[in-house]
Amino acid sequence: MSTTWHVLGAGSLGTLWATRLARSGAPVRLILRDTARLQAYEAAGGLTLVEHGETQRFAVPAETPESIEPISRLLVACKAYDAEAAVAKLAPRLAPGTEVILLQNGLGSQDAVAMQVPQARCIFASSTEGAFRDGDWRVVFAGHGFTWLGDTCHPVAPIWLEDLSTAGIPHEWNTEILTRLWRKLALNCAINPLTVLHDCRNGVLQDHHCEVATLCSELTELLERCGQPAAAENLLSEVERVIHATAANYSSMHQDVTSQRRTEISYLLGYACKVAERHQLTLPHLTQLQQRLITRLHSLGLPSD
Ligand code: NAD
Ligand code: KPL
Repeated sequence: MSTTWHVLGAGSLGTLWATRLARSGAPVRLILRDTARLQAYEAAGGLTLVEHGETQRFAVPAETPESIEPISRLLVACKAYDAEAAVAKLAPRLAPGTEVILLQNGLGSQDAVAMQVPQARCIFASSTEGAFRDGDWRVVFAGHGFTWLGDTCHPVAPIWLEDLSTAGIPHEWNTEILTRLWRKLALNCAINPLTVLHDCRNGVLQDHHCEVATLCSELTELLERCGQPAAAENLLSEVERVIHATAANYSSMHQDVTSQRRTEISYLLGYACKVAERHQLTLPHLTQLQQRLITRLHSLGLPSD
């Protein structure tokens, strides 16, 4: 009998993973926030995945964190700001050697989770797949992409990557996962806050070349100082390439702000500024960007952490 995938969080990415795993025959259980959410889920009759215009429903079984069944493999699919508390609640159910896969964007939440569950093997992931919710328990698979996974403490790939291949989840084991997460964080810091401040699609940043270039130069300095030279390589040209390739899109942070949702600022720009301070590195434009973003979030009635 193969190991059950416990999926914490039935949002966009959690549903995208849970439905594809369930479709391939892997055992999956959802962990929902509380009894009220569990009852609502059961009344809906399962998770719905919309892919290429086709709708499929999967009656993936679900439970609350209070369930007593031990967890051997946990996919954490909540936002970065919820991950530490959510996993802490499950810690008593995690046996030694349990694997915890962390799908959160940015940096900071992964270490906070690892501290909560020292008995577990924590695997970090970085994904370019895109999904959004168009209703309760319904997710649209919007952007096909790729997921890189890695373990900063142990280079050997886990055997269950086969489950991902069977489920059609494009992925690769990456022994330099921190480099990939730092690179993504730098891209997000150079693009996302500016799209909020200028209230624009990514492509409009082509008109703000100097501002983008200045930020990239400070981000490059930061990456080099914290031992990530590979993540710093040609950062500006990569940022310009992404701005061009995603010109018609709104960044994820812009989408969060437009929908009045809390952003992951503390795990992106906030994390970069905190690490710079720890290294006694003065990065005036990045710091000013953080201040401007915090002011904007406050003016919109949104949290700035
Ligand atoms: P989401 O808000 O759609 O889903 C998160 C889910 O977690 C919600 O349903 C929420 O209720 C649930 N949750 C929160 N705390 C919980 C708890 N204690 N117990 C049970 N459930 C809990 O978020 P998302 O878009 O799926 O993003 C998850 C992470 O993946 C983020 O860090 C995001 O940046 C990253 N990411 C998302 C996408 C995407 O396309 N959506 C792409 C790449 C990376
Ligand atoms: O990842 C992104 C996001 O919107 O979060 C891109 C498209 C790279 C912009 O930073």
